Amino acid sequence: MTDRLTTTAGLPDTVAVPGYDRDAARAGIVHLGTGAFHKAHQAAYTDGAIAASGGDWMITGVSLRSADVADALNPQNGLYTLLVRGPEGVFPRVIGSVREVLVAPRGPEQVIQALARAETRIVSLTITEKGYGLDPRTGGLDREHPAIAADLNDPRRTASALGFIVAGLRLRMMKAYAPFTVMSCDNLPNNGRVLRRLVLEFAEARDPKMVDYIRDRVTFPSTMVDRITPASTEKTFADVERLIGRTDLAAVETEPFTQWIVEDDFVAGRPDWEAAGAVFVTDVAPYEKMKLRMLNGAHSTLAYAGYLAGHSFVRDVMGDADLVAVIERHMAAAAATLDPVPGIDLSDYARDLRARFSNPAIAHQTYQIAMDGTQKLPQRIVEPALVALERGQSLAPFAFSVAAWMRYAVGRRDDGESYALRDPREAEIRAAVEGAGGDGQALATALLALPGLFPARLVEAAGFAAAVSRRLETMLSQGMRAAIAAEAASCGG
Ligand code: CS2
Repeated sequence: MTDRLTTTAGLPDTVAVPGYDRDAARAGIVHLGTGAFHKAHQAAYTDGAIAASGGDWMITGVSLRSADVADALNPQNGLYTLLVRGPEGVFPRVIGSVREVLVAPRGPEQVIQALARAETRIVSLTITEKGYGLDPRTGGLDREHPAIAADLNDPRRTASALGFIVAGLRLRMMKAYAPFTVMSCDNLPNNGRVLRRLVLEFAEARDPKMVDYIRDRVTFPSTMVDRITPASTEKTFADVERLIGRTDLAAVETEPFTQWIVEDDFVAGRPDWEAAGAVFVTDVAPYEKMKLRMLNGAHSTLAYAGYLAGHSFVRDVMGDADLVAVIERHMAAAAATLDPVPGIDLSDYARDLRARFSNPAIAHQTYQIAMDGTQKLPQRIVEPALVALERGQSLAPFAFSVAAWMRYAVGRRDDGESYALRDPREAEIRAAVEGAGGDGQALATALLALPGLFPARLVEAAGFAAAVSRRLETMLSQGMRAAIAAEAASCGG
């Protein structure tokens, strides 16, 4: 083992390092959910912004559950290597913008104090879709969400992201400090507006005197975030050690492409993120829809179908001509549901996505993308399907995606081996699968009836349920490979 990465002094010249004095800059951001994606995206933009324009914008990270990230990063003074892997090679860059990571379950008070510090001006989040406590049936707060229910039932406790935000704002109000901006960086449409609604509902239930303060003084900009970031593996750590000559237990790897589109609505300033390539706009929605429907919709489709067809990684999927034909059709169908996106040609965007998915240097597991399907399908598949329905376009591509998810929900591969579903609604899904007892049509009917997932307008649309169940039956009786081949033949691939 080489020495641990704790300083950038003495690193080889080939390693990019933070070009600023980390000790001089103070923390201005508290980030909830410091995982691989944040480390490859917002933290990298912030590193670039501080290097370009300075400012007290160092990040205090928070892990809401596991201590792993904190235990890897804190002994390294917050430093970690971002390994950018592209077809042209591998480039290590040490990121300096994270000061430290707090672990909420170990010290919730410490997290609240960080949120309430005068210098905290932005609170950002990457807590994944399921972290928000959004009830798909109502579009409001899910009071049965485990962390939220626990917070609401016990006023002495704070465990959910919403709980921390409200508790932090409450202390600020008491101290007469200015509020902070709350910025969601998760793959949800209108993520700022949704988060605002949920925070207000949570405050109303837990601490009603906070409601006016939040409504009048806190902003919630929406953002579109994009960078493919697979989970780190032994190879990530080994490659980093070889390239930088130190042991880095917090290293992450990512692709060269990165995009960040942000609504410019910050109540207490922000870093110069545009210096690092972020784009500020007044309306993020067109970009969010494009990304969720074309990138993420294609991702989910290829993850379910690809995983079951035996492809471990997205790049393997891109070597399967039949599945590529299905994915190309999917992207075109998703693009047809969009209104024009300023400055973007959607066929160029689709072409770039194919190249990104094919990146031979990135080992992005289909199984990783397949998790949390019930949280992802609504914005990735169902919303564009509803638009396609309104516009009189074919629903077949979306029926294939839904059938592939249902086949995946069975939890057993074509060779009989089982796998964990990893979905917060796993119990309901399992009950539906058991109830159907292998009958494709019964399974499609049961899963289409899961509360809040597939709106009646779609389920009752002419031919949609039949198109789903026909495909699911083929997947179950003939196997996923045969189903993909049949689908490709039907789309001329
Ligand atoms: C993926 C995303 O895991 C998933 O569901 O679709 O994480 C995807 O890689 C990112 O959104 C890319 O920006």
